[in-house]
Amino acid sequence: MGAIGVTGSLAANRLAREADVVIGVGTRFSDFTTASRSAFQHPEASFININLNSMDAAKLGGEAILADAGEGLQALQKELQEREYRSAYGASEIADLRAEWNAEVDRLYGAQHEAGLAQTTAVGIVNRTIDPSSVIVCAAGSLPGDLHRLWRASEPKTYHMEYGFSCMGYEVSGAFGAALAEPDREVYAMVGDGSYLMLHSEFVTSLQEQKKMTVLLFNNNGFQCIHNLQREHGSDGFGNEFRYRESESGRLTGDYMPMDFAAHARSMGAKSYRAETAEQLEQALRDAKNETVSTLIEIPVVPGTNAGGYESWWNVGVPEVSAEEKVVHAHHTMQANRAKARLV
Ligand SMILES: Cc1ncc(C[n+]2csc(CCOP(=O)(O)OP(=O)(O)O)c2C)c(N)n1
Ligand SMILES: [Mg+2]
Repeated sequence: MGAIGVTGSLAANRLAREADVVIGVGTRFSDFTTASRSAFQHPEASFININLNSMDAAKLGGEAILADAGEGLQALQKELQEREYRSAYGASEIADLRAEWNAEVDRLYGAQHEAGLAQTTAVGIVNRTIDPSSVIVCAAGSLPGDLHRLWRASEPKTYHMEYGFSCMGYEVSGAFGAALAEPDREVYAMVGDGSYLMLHSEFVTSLQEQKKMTVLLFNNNGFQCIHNLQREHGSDGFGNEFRYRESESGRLTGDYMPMDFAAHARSMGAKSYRAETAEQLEQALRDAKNETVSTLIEIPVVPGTNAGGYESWWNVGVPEVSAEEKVVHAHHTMQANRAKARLV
């Protein structure tokens, strides 16, 4: 069914909403995973939490089983088999939900936009072009959500996401670490322009050490996930885009800054490409694979063409008092959603 929670799939979130028993295996039941404790709506939902960490095992008022994930699941399976347990779901019900979600991923992977490449389309091209054994590394921005929902991984140890703290700057440094650890695989940092600008020093280290990695830089002219988040909570958005300050308004309302990340990468001694179309991106990915030095592909994507949420909610604080009617409205929406969240 795919991922669950704020960055989850429609299929998983629907099943979560009505589940009467949830088995959590090694999960921290984080804010994103549980959609701020709103994901499980069955009034009598109970939780069985298999975890080595007693604090996480106790979450959501669960039955804590302190055990290794594999051992715990095997013990549970044995007991259930002895009781001839069968899930109440029909096989076709599950298959239909899964097919519906797969079709949605295909739709997003095929999204067309007249202004340029949609981010989900670019992610789809990367997904089907790189070797299945390649490692992708990501951390912050709109990409981790898109990857969590859409990425089809077919081999173990290929999906490396820092989504505990979602620390901007981990992408390039983490990918360099992965390149050191996995010299026989291609390693790709998937990084937004904002995260790249914040920290990419280890790209230089990879050139220095001659340990190849490839940076896929999704350029959407700013901190677009924060831009979205602000606008979804009653704000007009502030300081999120790489636009020039205009003298008339005194604000950052001018044109987008024409940053050339491919030229910047070349200046450090890397190989680089700029891919504006689907064909150019496919070709650049194939060429990058044949490069022997670290390589950067700049991919301009249309702002706001990342995937959105699927029937989930994230508890983001909104001011109660504001001169802006839309902020007050967003506050009331937040309160209404909070009322639906579990207390423990
Ligand atoms: C070190 C750090 N500072 C701030 C944040 C909050 N934050 C999360 S994503 C983001 C903007 C990321 O911009 P970009 O990398 O361009 O990705 P986009 O949202 O445009 O896809 C910010 C400021 C963070 N996660 N980590
Ligand atoms: Mg960006």
